[in-house]
Amino acid sequence: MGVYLKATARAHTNIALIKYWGKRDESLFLPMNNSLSITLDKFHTTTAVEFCPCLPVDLFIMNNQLASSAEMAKITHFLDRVRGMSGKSWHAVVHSTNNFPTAAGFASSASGYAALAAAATKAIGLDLGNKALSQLARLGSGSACRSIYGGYVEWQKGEKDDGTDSFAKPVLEGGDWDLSIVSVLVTDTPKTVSSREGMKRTVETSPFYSGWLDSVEADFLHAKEALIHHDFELLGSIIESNALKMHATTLGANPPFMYWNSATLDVIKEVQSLRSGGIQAYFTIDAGPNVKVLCQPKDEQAVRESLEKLPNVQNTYLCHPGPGLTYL
Ligand code: 2P0
Repeated sequence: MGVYLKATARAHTNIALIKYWGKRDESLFLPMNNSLSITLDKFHTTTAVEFCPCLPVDLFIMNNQLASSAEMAKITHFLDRVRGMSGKSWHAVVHSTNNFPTAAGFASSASGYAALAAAATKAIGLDLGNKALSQLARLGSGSACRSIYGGYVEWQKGEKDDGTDSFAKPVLEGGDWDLSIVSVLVTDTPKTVSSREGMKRTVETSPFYSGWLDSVEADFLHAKEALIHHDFELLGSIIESNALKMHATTLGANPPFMYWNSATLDVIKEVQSLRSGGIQAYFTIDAGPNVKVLCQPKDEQAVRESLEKLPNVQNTYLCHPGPGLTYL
């Protein structure tokens, strides 16, 4: 029997309530601002990592297909950190599967790097706690640091240059406050400006970025208060305005860009009209045209039905707060 070191982990995607938008250090993935998220129950990445002295290079298989050389290079870069921490130099084969279509408008880098951090460190024999796993996942993709935990999660930006105080921690368990998140798919066309490029361009060129920085900490603190006090109306109004502010910064960038399409606006209008009709629903939008609508479980069917009636909505997915890392 060959020598091998293997582990499998699962992590769920998260949506930002208060957005991570801008880095103060590109290579260490250190954010300009604190952020807040909900880990979702419905969408997850399962990753198996097997280190073996028999492998001359790392191999990355994504949804049963060999990944591109660019993707492979990112995984090797990440595994180099894990190898550096462990003192072992073996290469690995990484098998990763999303239970949702990669092109369906859901960010897979958050669940992907959280699952990879957990599976790779466990396979190689490191016993990291959640804080260290959150820091490690951050070095693959910033938002991945939040997918270590379930429920409602904050990412404290930290102050130090080395990033040792920049990691996520839980704010509230999902079971403490059940909310509904209707994920609205308006297009599965890949975006032309990645979130990584988008935030960089905005920090460097948008005159509106200083307005973002001036107001995001107050949004973060108020949203956290609203979460702790289960104040849905307050939470909804803050997350909606925080999302609008993030997207406003992109319009001031040089060259300018916009993540929305006309269907995005149709969904926004529908959410506003639901509210006029007495149903509390609030939207948020990440770096793409698809919209996530937050509501209370008693209203989830009504919200979903009204959104599905819009001609440019392709699909809706009903989510609730989900779990943190699990090992399989
Ligand atoms: C967020 N986004 O808080 C924000 C809101 C998009 C808009 O985190 O460069 O894939 O890998 O750290 O984490 C998407 O950016 O970027 C993101 P990198 P990431 O969820």
